[in-house]
Amino acid sequence: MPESIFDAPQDAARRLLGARLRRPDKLDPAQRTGQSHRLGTNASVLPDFSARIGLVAKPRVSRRRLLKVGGALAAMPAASQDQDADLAGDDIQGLRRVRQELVDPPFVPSHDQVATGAPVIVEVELVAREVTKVIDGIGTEIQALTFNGSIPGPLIICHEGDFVELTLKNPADNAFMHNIDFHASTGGLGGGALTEVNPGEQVVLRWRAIKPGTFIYHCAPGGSMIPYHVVSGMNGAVMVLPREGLSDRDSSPIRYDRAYYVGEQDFYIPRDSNGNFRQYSAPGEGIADMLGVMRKLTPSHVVFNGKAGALTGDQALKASVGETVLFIHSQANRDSRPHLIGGHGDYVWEQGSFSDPPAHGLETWFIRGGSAGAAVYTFRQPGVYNYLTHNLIEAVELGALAQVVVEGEWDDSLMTQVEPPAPIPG
Ligand SMILES: [Cu+2]
Repeated sequence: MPESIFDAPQDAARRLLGARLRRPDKLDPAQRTGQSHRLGTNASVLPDFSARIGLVAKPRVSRRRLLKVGGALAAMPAASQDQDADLAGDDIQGLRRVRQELVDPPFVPSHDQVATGAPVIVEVELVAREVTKVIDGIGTEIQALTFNGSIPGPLIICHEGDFVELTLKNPADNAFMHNIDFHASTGGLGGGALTEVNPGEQVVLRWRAIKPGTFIYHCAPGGSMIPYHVVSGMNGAVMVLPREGLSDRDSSPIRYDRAYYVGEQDFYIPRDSNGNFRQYSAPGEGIADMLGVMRKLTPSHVVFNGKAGALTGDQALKASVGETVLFIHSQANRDSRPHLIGGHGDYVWEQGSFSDPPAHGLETWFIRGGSAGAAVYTFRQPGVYNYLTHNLIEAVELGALAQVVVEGEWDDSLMTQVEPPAPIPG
C-alpha cells in the first residue's frame, strides 16, 4: 500500500518510525535503483520502469577507444574538451583525483574558476549529523538533520565533465537512515537509491557532472521522510562551473573576487497550547507534531544559513567597493525572491543553468523551490546592504535576511543627498 498523504500525522509518523527508520535489508534490483515504492508508485504499473531510469546496460567501449579518448582529453585545451567523451572503467580510474575540503556556508571551497587540464575526480565527504540547533534569536531549538552539521550542507564545486565521488557516512549513534539526491547528477533518483545508509554504514557514489549550473542536493529517504529530512535541514548545493568559467550573453568572461553560498531554509516548529515553540530532546521525537505543521504549508521560520541572524551583524558577509561577488542561493523546498537592497543582480542565472546566458541587471530574482540560482554583482558603493527574500514578511518577521558590509569610497555621482531633511518651507 502506498502511504497516503492524507493519513493523520500521528499515524504516518508511527508507521514511518516503525517501518522506515532503517533501510530494508532486502531490496529487489528495481527497488535498489528505482525505489518506486518509496515515492508511492507501484512498480508493477510501470513495466518498463527500469529502462526509463537508465538500467539498460551501456555498451562496453573498446580498450583502444578508451586510450584514444584519454589521450585526446589530455592533449586538448581545457575549453575545447569534448565533455561527452565516453569515459568508462579504467579511464575513469586513471583520472587525477582531487580531494575537496568542504567548508561551512556561507563560505565555499577553494576552487579554480577556469578548469585546467583534463576532467578530474573530485572527492568529497558528507557526514549525516543529527544535532540540536538553535534557529532564531530567542533560543528556539530544532532536532536538526544535517549534512556535515551545517544548514545548509556545504557547497560542492566542480567543473563540467568532472566526476564527483562522494563518501556519505551515517554515524552509528544516529537514529535515521539517510541518503542523497543530487539534482546535478544523472541517474535514478539522483543517486538516492544507491546511497541509502543506515546508522553505522557508509557508501561511495560517483557521478559525472554533465550539466553546468547550480543545483541543490537533499536527503530523500522515502515517503513523508523526504520533506521531513529536507525541512529539518538536510539539503545543500553543488556548483558545476563551465570548464572555461562563467560568461555573459556575449560570451565575455565573468570572473568573481568572492563567492558566498546562501542556503535558505523553511522550518515548521510546532507550538504548545500557549503558543510557544515546542522543544524536543531527541531526533524524531517531534515528527508527528512537525508533520502537522508542515501540512499547513506555513513555516514558523524562513532563514538563511540555518538561523535567523546567521548572516547579519558581526557575521555579515564582507566585500569592498569594486569587488565582484558571486551569490549562490538555494531553496530545496519553497520559492524565494532574492533581492540586494541598494544593488542589483548584474548577471543572474535565475534558474541556475550555466548553459543559458545570464539575465543582466535584475532587481529581484526568483529561486524556485527545489533549485539553486546564482547572481553576480560588482559593488559600487560602500555601506551595509541587506540581502533578503523580497517577501518582506518572510525576511523581516521570519528571518530570511542577510547583510553585506561593503567598505570603500562613496560615489556621489551615483547617489547624493542634495539637501538634508529640513522643515517644509511654508
Ligand atoms: Cu536524511
